[in-house]
Amino acid sequence: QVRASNDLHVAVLAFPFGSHAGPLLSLVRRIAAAAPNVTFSFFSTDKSNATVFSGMKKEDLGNIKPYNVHDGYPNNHVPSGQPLEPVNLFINAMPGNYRQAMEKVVAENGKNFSCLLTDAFLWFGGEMAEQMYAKWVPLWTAGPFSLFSHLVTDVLRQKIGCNDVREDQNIDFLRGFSAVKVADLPIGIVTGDLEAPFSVMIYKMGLMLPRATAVAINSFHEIEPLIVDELKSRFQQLLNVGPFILTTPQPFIPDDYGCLEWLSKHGNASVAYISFGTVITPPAHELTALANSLEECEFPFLWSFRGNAEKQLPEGFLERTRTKGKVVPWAPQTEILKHPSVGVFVTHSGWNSILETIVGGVSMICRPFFGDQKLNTRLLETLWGIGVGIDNGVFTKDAMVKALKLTLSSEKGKIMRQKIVAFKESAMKAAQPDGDSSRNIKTLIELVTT
Ligand code: U2F
Repeated sequence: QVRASNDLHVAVLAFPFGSHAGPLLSLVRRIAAAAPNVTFSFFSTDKSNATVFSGMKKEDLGNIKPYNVHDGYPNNHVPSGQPLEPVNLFINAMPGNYRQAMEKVVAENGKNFSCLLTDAFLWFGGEMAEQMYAKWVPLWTAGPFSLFSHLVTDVLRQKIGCNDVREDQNIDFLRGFSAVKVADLPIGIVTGDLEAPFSVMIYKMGLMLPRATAVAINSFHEIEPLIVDELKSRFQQLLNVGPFILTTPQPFIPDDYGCLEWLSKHGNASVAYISFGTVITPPAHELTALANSLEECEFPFLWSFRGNAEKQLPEGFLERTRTKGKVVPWAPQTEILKHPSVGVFVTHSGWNSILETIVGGVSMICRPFFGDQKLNTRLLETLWGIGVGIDNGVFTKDAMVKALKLTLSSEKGKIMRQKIVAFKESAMKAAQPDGDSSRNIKTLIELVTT
């Protein structure tokens, strides 16, 4: 049945944690701008909506309207303080919480949904869409390797087993994975609690995604053509539509602490920029080791620190490093990574950070924590040669001093920076008007808005 465009109603279902809802909103803003008559209802928790829509005026939103879904907290619930509790409560409440909010919106504006554009985590999107005679278009916010590992979870479980797993073995039975070790796989595939709400959600996602009308991914074809082709063979349609920082409107992050001006006072490729994304703060002993390494080296550093730097960093550190270091609570990361003074990024290997670093042309020192981050580190270090891990995988003063010297003042560091230029060029090419990602965005717009 063909509907008039002002009758079309797209439900956007966000996953309200980490850097999930923000990139989805960026994509939706790009699509919605191209289809001004179509209505976009954006569903996430009140907390997540308050963050991703903050600073946006009504005219910036146009045909996108945010709606809150219940966060899954029972009445009078006393939070336990465990970091995963909000995620588990939310997962246990879905899909009912989304459904309830969606029904209310349809009752209000009288327009049934024509398409469900969801975070890929929301495995139930396919069934929901079928019941509504709508399309299902999920977005995977991370990279192709991790997505592939979730698609082949049953194969991995069968070949590797799930008990007493030998974590140092290479995954040589999967095309494109021979450099990857079992220990690099996201927890919940063969290790960790396979029955945990998060593991079950991602497992179901792997089973359901092949049913989607199309799967969009914040990536570009040239980043890893072999794996991208594997994905293509498993989906009805795979659309590389990234890197989002080149293909979608980005939220404006003010430079409240003068980071860019500070960077301009330093030499070319001399500064270490440090950030661990939106979820992670390294444990206390690692923060101390990292701070001590920065104090020992001569390199200037800029640290976007989540938490209370005064309390969590060694006593007197901020004072003693005042002339060569700057510690801020939040920074305009994408602009920082494009600044010529930045020579290395000390990162947790979150996917958005990686893409932003590629576009900035900066090499990386990686300290991965969870999810796709170990797999990403393996790619950066072993396959692509544009990043290094840290000896034994955790921050110690000596290991970090070694990594800083290697990336900032050795010949190998220079070669890494040269290698990243090739990645940067293919990312820029993909995002040009006739590039692969731009063409895929057009296809996606067509799919979602007709
Ligand atoms: C989860 O990732 P995170 O949110 O922890 O990390 P990133 O994917 O690297 O995204 C962090 C974003 O926050 C921005 C930065 C990135 O866009 O530019 N930012 C900033 O603007 N200013 C700052 O001071 C610090 C950060 C998850 F943990 C990862 O494993 C996944 O790969 C990722 C994508 O699914 O989501």
